[in-house]
Amino acid sequence: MSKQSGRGRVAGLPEWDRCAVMGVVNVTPDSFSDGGRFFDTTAAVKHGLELVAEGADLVDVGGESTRPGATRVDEAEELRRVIPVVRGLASEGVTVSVDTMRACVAERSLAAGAALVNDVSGGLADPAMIPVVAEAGAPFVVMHWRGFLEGGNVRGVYEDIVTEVLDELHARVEAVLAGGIAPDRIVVDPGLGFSKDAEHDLVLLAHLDRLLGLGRPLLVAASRKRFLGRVLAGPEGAPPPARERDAATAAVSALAAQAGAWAVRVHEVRATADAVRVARAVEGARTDVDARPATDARTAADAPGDETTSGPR
Ligand code: PMM
Repeated sequence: MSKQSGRGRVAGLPEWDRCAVMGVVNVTPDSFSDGGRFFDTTAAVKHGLELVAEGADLVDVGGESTRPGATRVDEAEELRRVIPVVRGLASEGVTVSVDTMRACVAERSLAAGAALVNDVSGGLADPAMIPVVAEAGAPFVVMHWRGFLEGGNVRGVYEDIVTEVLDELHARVEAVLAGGIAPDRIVVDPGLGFSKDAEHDLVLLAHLDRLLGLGRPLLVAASRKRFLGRVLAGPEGAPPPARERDAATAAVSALAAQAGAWAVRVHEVRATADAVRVARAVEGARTDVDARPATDARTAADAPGDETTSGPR
């Protein structure tokens, strides 16, 4: 599958000619990486608009922390947090995604202007989720999920992480299709950090081509996650705090974009917006050269570069 077709288009959403940038607004007091900062509606809407100004193509609004060990918020509280922010951003013309495992929150968010439902449980946490999304005709993110993480990073045992994630995601996609969500409205996501340790996450990132083989647009959400802390810490060191992992996040964004991901989900947008544009430019340059007849390509490679540049080219 070509990168372009792997990236795909999601019906019901705008089309981008590169990997899209999904900015995150967590309206929570306790999210893993930005908890408490945008808990109030006005601050959350303002932050979402800032993310768009920095280059976010869509904004993912969540009212419940999914970090390992988090206790669930009740439905009324999740609605209270999420709906005004979804409405506020949608009324400003922002393409809004709602990050929720609850059908009721998804339904009310769609009514308030959300364009996409992002369910980290892939429809498993709430049996009403798939019917609600199908009925609304909304696009749906199916993340790989092995259950709630109340006991920490539970059920993270795999013999072959890539094959198992692929098989389990495939099964969820089949369930979502059987539930009536249209094939061109399904996005898949490997669920980095969810019942996975740093090594699992890295192996999944090393095999994005196989995930793209599912034939669905792929969302990669690595932003500030623990595995980046582990990579940056090295074998002996202490991981840097979440907010010092943004450069590493942008590096993953470039890799994911180059691999053909449909979108990356990030807390800090600016660097990732640059990364996906650079990846697009490189992809365009490759396509241009590959499309030329062989003699032309050789001529292009032999042509002098910028004459003002000295030294080796
Ligand atoms: N991770 C988090 C929240 N929502 N949604 C998708 N589709 N994929 C993810 O990996 C994902 C998500 C947890 O991250 P945060 O609490 O730091 O935002």
